[in-house]
Formats: sequence, C-alpha cells, structure tokens
Amino acid sequence: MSMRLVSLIGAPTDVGAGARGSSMGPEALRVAGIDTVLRAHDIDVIDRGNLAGPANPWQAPVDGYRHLSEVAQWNRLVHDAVHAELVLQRLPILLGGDHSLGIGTISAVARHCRETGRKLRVLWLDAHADFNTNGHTPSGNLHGMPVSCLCGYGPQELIEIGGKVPAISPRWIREIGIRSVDPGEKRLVQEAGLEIYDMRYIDEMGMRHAMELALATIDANTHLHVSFDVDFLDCEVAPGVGTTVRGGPTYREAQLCMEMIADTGALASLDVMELNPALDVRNRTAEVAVDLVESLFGKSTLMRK
Ligand code: HAR
Ligand code: MN
Ligand code: MN
Ligand code: MN
Repeated sequence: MSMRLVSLIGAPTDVGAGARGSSMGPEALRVAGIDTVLRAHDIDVIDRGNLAGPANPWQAPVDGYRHLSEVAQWNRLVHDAVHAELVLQRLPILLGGDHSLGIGTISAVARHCRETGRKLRVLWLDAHADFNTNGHTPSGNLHGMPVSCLCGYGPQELIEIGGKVPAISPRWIREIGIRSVDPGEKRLVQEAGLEIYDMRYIDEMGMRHAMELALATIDANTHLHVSFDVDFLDCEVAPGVGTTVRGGPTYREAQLCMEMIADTGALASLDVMELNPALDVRNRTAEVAVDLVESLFGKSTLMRK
C-alpha cells in the first residue's frame, strides 16, 4: 500500500450545540495524541491547525434555528478546507466542533465525488438521528439537523453549501447506534427511508451483522465517509459529550465497528465530533476517541496482522 496522507483540520466551535465546550474538542484530541498515533501507522500527517470562525453569541432560536448565520459561516469554512484536502488527494479528518459541521464536511465530500465520478457512502455513528427540521426540533440546535440539511430539508444557506441541492441522497447514508429520536424526527426519518441500525438492532443482531449490512455494496469506486459523533459510545465509556444517552455501544462493540470499517480499505474522510472536554474526566473520552480512530486506520489484533 502506498503512503497514506492525512490532514487534520480543527473546527473549534459549539455554535450548533446546546451545551458549551465542544469548541475545545480539537485541542483535546491533539492532547490525546491523535497525530502521533496515526504517524505510528506509517501515515503522513499534516496538522493544518484550526479554522477561525465566528464566536458563539449564545442567543435563543429564531424561526426554529439557533445561530443559523454562525453555523452557516463555520460550515462554509469547513467545506472549503475539506474540499482543498480532497483535491490534494489527502484524507481530511475534521476535529470538531459540534455535529452541525457535518454539513460542511459531507457537502465537500459529495462535491468531490461528483467531480471525480466516485460513489459516496456515509456512515453516521451517533446516538441521535440528526434529522430534525426547524418545525420538528425541540431545541433549535442545529447539531440535531445536519443529516436532514444534507438531504435537502433545511434553510437555503445550509443546504446549498456544496453547490448542489440536495448534497446527498438518503440512500447513501447508514446510521448506526441510534437510540434517541424525537417524535416528529421519527416520521421524517421513515419518510426519507433512512437505513438505520439502531441499538435494538445491534442488541438483537450484533454489531458484526449491523456493520456487514451497513458496509455492503461498497466497492473500489466508493468514497467512504465516517461521521463519528462521540456520543455514539455508551456514556460510561465516553462521558465527555454534551448530550449523553445511555445504552450505547460498549468499548469492544465500537472497536469492532471501526475495525470492520478499516477492513473495507475505503475510508476516505472522517469527522470526529461533539467531544466536550468541559464535561470530560481527565481527557478520558478524548483518549477513547483517539483509540477508536487508530482502529479505523488499521490498528488490529494479532489474528489479522
Ligand atoms: N434531537 C435533539 C435535538 O434535535 C438532540 C440532538 C443532539 N444532537 C447531537 N448530535 N448531539 O447528534 O435537539
Ligand atoms: Mn450527531
Ligand atoms: Mn473536487
Ligand atoms: Mn449525537
């Protein structure tokens, strides 16, 4: 295999979240050694530093959206930075930041796939479906709306960031680990026909089977994007997030998920989102997240090496 090229992009913001603190996520991931860990796997890593966007004005929602203009500004910055790395044939890792920034990364990835004739598969690892609209959201927080925005349901300034509306089709997405969906959001998810492997499915069928299905039909021409919301993990494993939901994947289930993704050889871009150091315990959640990222890039046990 040729040398893999990775670029780290920090997006220190919490404008899309309901709790302050994910703005410190990028630095906590660096402190946990994300660059060194990847370099140990023979990866060429460049840390591009942090993007500089607007501050968090901490305002109430307007028309069902909190901080829409700031979220749009951050997402435009993320879109441009991610697309630039893809053009250089580097694998961008977005260090979030709240999950509203998935709009910027995935719209850039979708644009690059259009330009290069590749198929796109998005794995959304999350406790939440993130498929709200301004009419359904209980909070107005835009980190609950990125998937719907990417599918074309949302405000103009967020749905058109990558040029084409909608940026992606719901058929390209697989959501894994879901266990918190709002009532109106549930209907939208069903109408859009999102393919979801929720915790009930994982309990009954196992992470292995869920991932086999989620990764099915990926081929050599598929760009695989993983959007890893750290609240995907059970909160016993990962307390450092703003919206913990009990009953998530264990450490080993999450490792298996990452290892199966690594085995496809198709991973081409990654988000690590929602890490909130203000709520963490001695950077433990950042360390777990880095450990899981290492598995995504091919840390494996003796049986496979
Ligand atoms: N569904 C809730 C809302 O829309 C909570 C969303 C929380 N989202 C994240 N990202 N933390 O997944 O307000
Ligand atoms: Mn999320
Ligand atoms: Mn391109
Ligand atoms: Mn979440």
